[in-house]
Amino acid sequence: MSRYSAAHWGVYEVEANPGGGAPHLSPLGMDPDPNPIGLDQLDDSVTGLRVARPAIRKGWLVGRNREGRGEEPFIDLPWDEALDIAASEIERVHRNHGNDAIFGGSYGWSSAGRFHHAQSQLHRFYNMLGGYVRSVDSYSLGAGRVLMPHIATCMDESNASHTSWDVLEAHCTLFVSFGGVPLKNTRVSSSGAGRHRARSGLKRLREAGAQIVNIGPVGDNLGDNDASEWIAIRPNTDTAMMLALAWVVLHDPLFDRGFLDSHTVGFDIFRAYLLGEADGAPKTPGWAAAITGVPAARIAALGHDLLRHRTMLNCAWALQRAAHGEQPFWALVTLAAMVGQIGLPGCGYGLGYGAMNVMGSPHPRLPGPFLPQGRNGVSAFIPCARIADMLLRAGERFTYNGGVHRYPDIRLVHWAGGNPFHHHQDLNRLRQGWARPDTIIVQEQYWTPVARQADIVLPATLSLERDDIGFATREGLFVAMRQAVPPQGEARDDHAIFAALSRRLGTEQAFTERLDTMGWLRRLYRESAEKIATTGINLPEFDQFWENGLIDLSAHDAPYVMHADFRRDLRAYPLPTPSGRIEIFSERIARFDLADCPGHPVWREPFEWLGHEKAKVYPLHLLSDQPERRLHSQLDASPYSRAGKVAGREPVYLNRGDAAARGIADGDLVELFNDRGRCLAGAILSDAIMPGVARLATGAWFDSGPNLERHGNPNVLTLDRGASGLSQGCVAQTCLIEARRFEGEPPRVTIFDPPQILPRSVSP
Ligand SMILES: Nc1nc2c(c(=O)[nH]1)N[C@H]1C(S)=C(S)[C@@H](COP(=O)(O)OP(=O)(O)OC[C@H]3O[C@@H](n4cnc5c(=O)[nH]c(N)nc54)[C@H](O)[C@@H]3O)O[C@H]1N2
Ligand SMILES: Nc1nc2c(c(=O)[nH]1)N[C@H]1C(S)=C(S)[C@@H](COP(=O)(O)OP(=O)(O)OC[C@H]3O[C@@H](n4cnc5c(=O)[nH]c(N)nc54)[C@H](O)[C@@H]3O)O[C@H]1N2
Ligand SMILES: [Mo]
Repeated sequence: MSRYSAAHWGVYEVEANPGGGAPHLSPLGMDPDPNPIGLDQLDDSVTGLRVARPAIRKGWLVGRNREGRGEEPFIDLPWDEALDIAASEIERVHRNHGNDAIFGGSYGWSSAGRFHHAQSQLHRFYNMLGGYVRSVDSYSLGAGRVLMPHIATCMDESNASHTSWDVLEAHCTLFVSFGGVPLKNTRVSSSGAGRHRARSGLKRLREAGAQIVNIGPVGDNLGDNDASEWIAIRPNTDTAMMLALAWVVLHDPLFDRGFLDSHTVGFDIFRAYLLGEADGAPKTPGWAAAITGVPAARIAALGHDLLRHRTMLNCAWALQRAAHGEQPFWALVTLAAMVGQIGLPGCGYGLGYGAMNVMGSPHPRLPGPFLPQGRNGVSAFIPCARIADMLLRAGERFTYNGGVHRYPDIRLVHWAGGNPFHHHQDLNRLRQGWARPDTIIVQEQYWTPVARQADIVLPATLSLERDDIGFATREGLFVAMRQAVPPQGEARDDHAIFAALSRRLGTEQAFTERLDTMGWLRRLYRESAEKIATTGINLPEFDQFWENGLIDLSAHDAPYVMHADFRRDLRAYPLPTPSGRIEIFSERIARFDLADCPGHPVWREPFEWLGHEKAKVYPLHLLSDQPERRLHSQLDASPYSRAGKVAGREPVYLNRGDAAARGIADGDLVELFNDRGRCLAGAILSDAIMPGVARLATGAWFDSGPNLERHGNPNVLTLDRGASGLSQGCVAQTCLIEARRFEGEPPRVTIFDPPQILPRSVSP
């Protein structure tokens, strides 16, 4: 009997170790391009960092102080005592301050298993208690999620309906991608990648003769696709290039308004802007060249080509993780609408072919199992990347998607399955906010930076230590994730932790519905199978699925063309926008009356960029992209992740010329800095990164010393500001820095040393 485990990184086969000891993990046999990230899940390097027992920070335990957060040692406690303390603290805040003083956003990429999904468990737990302050949208798609429903279709729909790679191979002759299709990113999918398909998708596209163009600051962004052309562009200026391409299309004799007239609204208002009637600046290739650094002639030639091919225009999500991040998505959709091929096979637009494995999937789209979360009685919320603002500015106003809201006053933060000291920008600022609440509870598997910044730490199991069901939209698999190893130390399932807390708070029956884990798995599976049966696909009985380990849905694969129905029959398949069409001008957004996000796509200068005054002091634009050898900060201590480090730190890619000008050699320890912070990194010199740009992936565990982060975490440098008054999305990619060689004795990275834990006996 085979056993399987699904993770966001991929699905793995689990073989028991006949000699005892940890089982062996290997990639799923049917995966053509397996992802090595997950193979080290049981390696000593990571298991050595597990949280073994519940722990409470000394000063909080002794005197409920807030001051020593992140600095004081922890004290070991037995489960019952830790749960009593946590429950009475939740009860105190609930009673004295109300549930809108409890922040349960708990953003993050926890388990791929659908039942033990930590956020879902946490949200359900607090809903049974009256609710919690939630967070909306994502760090991934802050601007995109808010914008897209106004102008075309929501992001969940878009992600699940990209034109499949087989159709691209058969029809597309020109694939233009802003931000490339970085294969490293396509190795994951939320809730579990199955068969990794982007590498072969790109390869087949190239072999079929398509011309592939990568527009971005980074040149090696198309995997092994060496035949592709690289157009280097200054970071955060893509909208200007898209506008100029639109200007060229508008003036091309082949330009045809047919699709614009039938399937879009507001083109003429945008046209006036393109022509400069509104602001005196026609958006010509010459205009864009001055902003983007891309030669005007290349923009003009590419613009004409768009109409002479079957063209797919794609954009990486990174482009919207920036100041005015709505604009590149809106401009791209507008440009594709002007080219007129949206809804035709292999043509139109894509938002994130390089962001995750799911994009371009041929597998059927089915409703998977999910844990019902109940109703949240608290209306207060934040856009997820406004967490530091919330903690620092209780009671102040913010705008979001046309409304005006206030930041709640938070007394208790409870996090399960996420790492804000990974994901948030300007971590030095987050720390100031993090010092404010009375109490911070974290459920974690490892002594991560966020666990170390908590007051109460409750140890959670790994997926491999519990029973669960793996399922991800359009990944073509149901995975029976049967427990492979016993829990390490005293770790408990997040569900069991919340069940124990709810027992103490009088909500146990509502929370558990008297089901144990297997009872829940059977129920969630059955509910999903019933919905799936309405599509004509019949799943086996639960016991058979559990025994077999895997359900492969690939027999139901079919080619997919995004927006094909909409193109064919607008009346029967309108888009969910106010007009039912693509909105090049959105009256609704215009009515929000936001200077930083008006009613149609526009070029607005980023808060900081290479064309900014500030570039005289900080002349490098820092890109902090997704790490090749990890998912975010997960498994950073593993051999696979550590093998990618340089001088023991996260590598920073620098252009050779920039490095030479600063006396930096390959392998040197460098210091990256700006007004917000300072970190160390190991230099890799490269020709695949344009001058003036530095690239430091996210995810090195935050290792903060006095005024210096020692490990290469870019989020001590990044800017913590909303993308616009519309979305308030994360702007991680809008960041200027300077770099210099680090002189002197390099400080040791200490974050992989287990934290100091005192026995119970030392505290009163
Ligand atoms: N500078 C910069 N910053 C960025 C980005 C960027 O591009 N640049 N990208 C952003 C993006 S797109 C994202 S999605 C975020 C990601 O941010 P996060 O999702 O917060 O990052 P992860 O490291 O995946 O954190 C997940 C945590 O959950 C824990 N965990 C996993 N499974 C379980 C479980 O079953 N139970 C419990 N209790 N814990 C569990 C893991 O140990 C880990 O610490 O980062 C954002 N931050
Ligand atoms: N291995 C691995 N894969 C992952 C993740 C991970 O942590 N590890 N995280 C996953 C998650 S949660 C998400 S949201 C997705 C994110 O997917 P993306 O946001 O698309 O990923 P990034 O790596 O941040 O950026 C993609 C590329 O965009 C380019 N880029 C950045 N800024 C600009 C710009 O201004 N202009 C242009 N033209 N290009 C630019 C960079 O060169 C970068 O290589 O990735 C997912 N995939
Ligand atoms: Mo993300």
